[in-house]
Amino acid sequence: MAVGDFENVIQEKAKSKLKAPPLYKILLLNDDFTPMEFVVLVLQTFFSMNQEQATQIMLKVHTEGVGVCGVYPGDIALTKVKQVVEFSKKNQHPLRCVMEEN
Ligand code: NFA
Repeated sequence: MAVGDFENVIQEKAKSKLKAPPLYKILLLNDDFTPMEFVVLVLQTFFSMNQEQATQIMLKVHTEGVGVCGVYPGDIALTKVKQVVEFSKKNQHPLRCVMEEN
């Protein structure tokens, strides 16, 4: 192996260390059954929104069909999606929550 090859290996490592982790958008999807107040509660509980912010996002999802509730690294995004889905199921609401790479 030539000296240049080692330099390439070191260069590759340096690059991978500097690369920012991918971010994921968390989306809420509209449905006809989940009460508006429940969606507001979800946004306040899992996305640290106040009443005003939560109401604004809920109404966006209600009127446009979909809305972004936050952007997070993969592991955090996955945890939040699971929490929202579990909380919704527990309360017998069909609210859908998904993540999408930015
Ligand atoms: N569309 C639901 C209703 O009219 C409210 C809702 C908003 C549901 C946002 C899901 C997401 N009760």
